[in-house]
Amino acid sequence: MKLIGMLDSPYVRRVAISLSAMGIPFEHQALSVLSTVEQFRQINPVIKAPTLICPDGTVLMDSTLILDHAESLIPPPLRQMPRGTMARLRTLRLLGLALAGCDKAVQHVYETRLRPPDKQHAPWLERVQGQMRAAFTELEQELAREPLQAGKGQAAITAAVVWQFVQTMAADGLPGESFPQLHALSQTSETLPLFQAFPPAGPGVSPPGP
Ligand SMILES: N[C@@H](CCC(=O)N[C@@H](CS)C(=O)NCC(=O)O)C(=O)O
Repeated sequence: MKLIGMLDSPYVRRVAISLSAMGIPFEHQALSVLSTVEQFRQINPVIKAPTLICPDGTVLMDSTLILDHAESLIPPPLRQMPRGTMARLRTLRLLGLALAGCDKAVQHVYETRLRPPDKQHAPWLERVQGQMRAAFTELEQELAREPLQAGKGQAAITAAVVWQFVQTMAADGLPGESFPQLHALSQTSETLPLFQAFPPAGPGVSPPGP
């Protein structure tokens, strides 16, 4: 199978790290939805990263749907989603918060870096920032109640990937010291070989260079 997208997209990175944690071999093609858009369009006309090309040619998109498919390919001990109902419920809650915060961070990046300043809409930006702050505040509280172990399971992988992205690209109003659980999880995760194999470098969601 082939994973398409830049690793500075948190969605692409969570899929790359998760597939690796699951022991699923894949080829990675670092195409950007912005700077190599035509090449991307030929693979997936919807131009969404991540895109996964399955061995039978099926083209999947959306990180959560890709990972849902991946989980079905491997034996239970390798799966990154918990099996028990309550453990799964908690993971879904944490993923919802992390991914909603991530969606808002990406919207913030697009609004501030892709849209010309005179076309930016301050009330929208404020709303997005407020939603982002709310998602990470709730996530931080969840982790304070019950911390996650770095690199262990889908919630830990995704929360760490997302926090690294947010701190790099849209940290306004989200100082690391106010989110000690997320900060510590991210710091520890980034030292793991699993994370270091997929560094968040590249043009991905950033505007193409000059
Ligand atoms: N919910 C999706 C979000 C994916 C997403 O928005 N990816 C961005 C790159 S970070 C993208 O494809 N942007 C291009 C666009 O939306 O036109 C997922 O989990 O994969």
